[in-house]
Amino acid sequence: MKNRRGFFRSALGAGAGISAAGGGWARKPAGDLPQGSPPVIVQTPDLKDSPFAVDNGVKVFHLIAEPVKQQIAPDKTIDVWGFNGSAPGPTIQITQGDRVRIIVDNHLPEPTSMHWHGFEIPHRMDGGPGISQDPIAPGGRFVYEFTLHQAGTFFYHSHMAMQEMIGMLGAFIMHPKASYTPPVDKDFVILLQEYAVLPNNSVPNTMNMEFNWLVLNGKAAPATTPLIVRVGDRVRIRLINLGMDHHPIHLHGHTFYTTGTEGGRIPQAAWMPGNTVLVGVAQARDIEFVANNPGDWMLHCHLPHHMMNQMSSMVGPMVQSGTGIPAGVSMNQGMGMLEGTPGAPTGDDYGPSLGRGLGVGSTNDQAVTNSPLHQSPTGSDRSMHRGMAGMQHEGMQMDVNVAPNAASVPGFPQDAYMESPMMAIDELVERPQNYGLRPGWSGFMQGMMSFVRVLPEREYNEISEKIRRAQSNQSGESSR
Ligand SMILES: [Cu+2]
Repeated sequence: MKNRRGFFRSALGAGAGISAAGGGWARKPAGDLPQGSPPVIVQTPDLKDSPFAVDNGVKVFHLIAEPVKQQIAPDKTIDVWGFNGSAPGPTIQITQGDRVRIIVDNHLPEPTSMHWHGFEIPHRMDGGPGISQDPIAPGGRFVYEFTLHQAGTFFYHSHMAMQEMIGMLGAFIMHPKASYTPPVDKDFVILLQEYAVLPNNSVPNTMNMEFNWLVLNGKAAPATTPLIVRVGDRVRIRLINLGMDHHPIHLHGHTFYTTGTEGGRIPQAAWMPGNTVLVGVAQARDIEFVANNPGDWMLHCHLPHHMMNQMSSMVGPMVQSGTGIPAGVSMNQGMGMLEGTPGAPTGDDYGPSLGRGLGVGSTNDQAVTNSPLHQSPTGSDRSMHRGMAGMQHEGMQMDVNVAPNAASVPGFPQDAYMESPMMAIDELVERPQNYGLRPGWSGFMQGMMSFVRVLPEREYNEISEKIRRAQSNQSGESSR
């Protein structure tokens, strides 16, 4: 267990969580920004920016469509398709009026085509496979080149539907020539995706209509990297959705205005106040607010099932017998792909199994339950506590606070055993941006959740310094 924890820390905490996090506002994209560029660079937490070269005044980007391993949670790495090593791919940032060339190489085992979503560009550059161009063959290349007169939050994606669902998208930010007013101090982009990853699989089932992993910039909470802002900052968050569901994104503690869509800037007279913005499929929404309320404010999709990880839980009256009913089918059986009994979760033989939690220690084949049931098929002498994922995890707190008569209350359990300090994995997702969060916080953060941490000057500077140090350690390591 120690080894594993050490591994995760280095793999997620010191590795992807920071380097890919790009949480540092000091960071600039590789390549030189031309004069006249807006001073505020869009940050994409947990993802990288695309570098570019300049060739005769043309900004040249290079995207490689390829299979990637994306670590979406400490104990979960999935096989998806993306660009340049991640899914979503790197964020492209240009300035209105730029001429850009994007070289797309196809390292996938099948044809692909790149669509520039909402771009007003010549038809032959639109990336519609079979409509505006031949699909790019495996091993092939297509060079897109166009001049961009628009400004706003855009994105790119494969125009093959299933390829979209296995990760092939990325943000494309077009900065306005003259900064929007009022200017912002911090500017973030978050891409919303969903995956259906069946037990014992690493490849998402793209045909599925239901999803058990809901991710922001390729990470499920608590592995998402918080947005760090200073009290008084004006903040923009650009939300981009490409999946099967619409996501109502809610921010705690602040009222924001929706200032942009996938079509660009909304005139100020039409800005809408709110604290929840619905980001429909294939849409972008920019929200802006003044971060005038200090605190660690949750930012999350408000669809209840999108605030969970690998949910497959069944809760409620099945546990009311008081004596308990058999649970403890393995992950292999418990998500209900198998028909009949034993093995079907709705069958007569088994109670509910498999928590909605991150499932550290249970993601593969351990028999778990999220309710106070006994483990019948897998070991008669195991206590009910040992059946719970969280409680099998070293260092977990053991106090699950439920009433003595809990099992006789209709509806119990709902969130007991699913959200609690018991599920916390603070250490496994440790990174500078999480510094100072309330201990046990990670037990309550799942799925499409992150934070906007509105920090007073001192805390802000402290965390900024930690981020800078982590980044220079990182670059030191990689240059060795
Ligand atoms: Cu959602």
